[in-house]
This record gives sequence, structure tokens and C-alpha cells, in this order.
Amino acid sequence: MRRFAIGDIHGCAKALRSVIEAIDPQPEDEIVFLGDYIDRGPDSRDAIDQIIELRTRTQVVTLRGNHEVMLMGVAIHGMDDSVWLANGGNSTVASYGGALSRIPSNHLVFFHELLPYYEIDDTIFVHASYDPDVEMFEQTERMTYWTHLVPPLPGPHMSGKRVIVGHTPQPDGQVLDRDHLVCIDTYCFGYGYLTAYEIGGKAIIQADRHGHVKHSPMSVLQNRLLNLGKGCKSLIAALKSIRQGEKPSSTDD
Ligand SMILES: [Mn+2]
Repeated sequence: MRRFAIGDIHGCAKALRSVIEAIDPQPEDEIVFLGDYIDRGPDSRDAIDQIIELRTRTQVVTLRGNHEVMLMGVAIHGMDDSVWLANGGNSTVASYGGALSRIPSNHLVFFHELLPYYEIDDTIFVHASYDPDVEMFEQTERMTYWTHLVPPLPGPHMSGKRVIVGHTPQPDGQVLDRDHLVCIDTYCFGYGYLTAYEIGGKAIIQADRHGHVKHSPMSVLQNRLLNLGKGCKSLIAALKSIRQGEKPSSTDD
């Protein structure tokens, strides 16, 4: 199986479509979304629809970002909407036809079921940040959803696990990789990319908000080798079937 983390989408549905297509997820693969699906970009509703559909054909883990915290605060708990609307919530409302009451129930269930973090053998996934000296189940909401990465960056987590985060946009569009800490919010809603980062692999797939996939020289080489491998396999299969087909005649000789 392959495992990918995908960073902050922020309504960039075209970028999401391109990245998922480039991953070509198989049923046994796992995709971990780091939150902030909505707000700012043009089509939050479409982004959620895509993730819900994706669940039918691969393993999907969805974390909560601060923008989903704000949406649920307004939509479910009736909180004042001024802060959220000013932080890109207006584009989300527009994508739902102009009123939060139009959010379909399967989307509300989606938002309700988001996880604060996801922890596996050697990796932790969380939207914003973490306190290195605190177990994940005891992290504060402020750390989990709101705290930006500012120098000095948090040190290695006490678990020794690598932590993958989003939330702090990297204006150069590049993944911030400090080994123990990786930030893959590569500023899709601005002039950067949506990033899919392979855990335990080498692939970094990026697409801009128009859906154009960025091909790094490394990924181009990888794809060529992969296709070459597929070509070899089919060639070997073809040779085998030819040899099997020839066997009777060769024993006659
Ligand atoms: Mn965020």
C-alpha cells in the first residue's frame, strides 16, 4: 500500500481533482487529509464532494482544520459569523448556494466526523502544530487547529514520530521538511500548490489552483521508470504466452 498526506485545499477543487488523478489511488492505498478543505478558494462544496466520493474507492482519513472549526461553530452552534466570513467563509457560503442552510446533510456529517489528529507507527498527522512534550491526545485545541509554525519551530515530538502538518502556508510553494517536522501547506489558494506527500516514499505531487500538475524532474523520471516497468511486465507476459504456445511444436522436433 501507499500512504499520502494532502495539505490545505481551501476550496481549490481543480487542484484536488488533478492531485487525486495523479495519485491514481488503489483500494489498499491510504490518503490522509490534513484539514482546511473549505474557504478562500472558489469551490469548497466540490472539494468535499470529491473527498466523500474518494472514500468509495480508497482508504481515506480526514482531519479537522481551523476553518472547519469555524464553519461548525457558525452552522451548528450559532456563533457569530463575522470572523469566519472575513476569513474566506464567504466563498464557502457562496459555493453552497448562498446559505449555510443549504449544506447537504452528508456534508454536515462529514464535517462532524473529522478527527483532531491521526497517529500511526512512525508518523503523526495534525492540522496546525503540536507541543513536543505532550502526548497527542492531550494537545490543546489551540495547538491542534490554530498555532502557526514560527521560529523556533517545535522540536521532535516525544514519541519520536515524524509529524506532518499543514496550516502554515509556505509562500514559495515548497514543502518545509525538517525531518522530524514536515509542513505541506504549500499555499494553493494563493500562488502555490496543493501538495500530496507520500509517507515512506519519494513522491511529492503538486497541482496549482487551476489544476495544472507540476512535474518535478524527479517525478518525471519516476513515472518513466514506472511505465518502463509496466512495459517490461507486459513484454514478459507476451513472451511467456508465445513460448507456451510454441511448446507443442518444439517437442515435435
Ligand atoms: Mn488552517
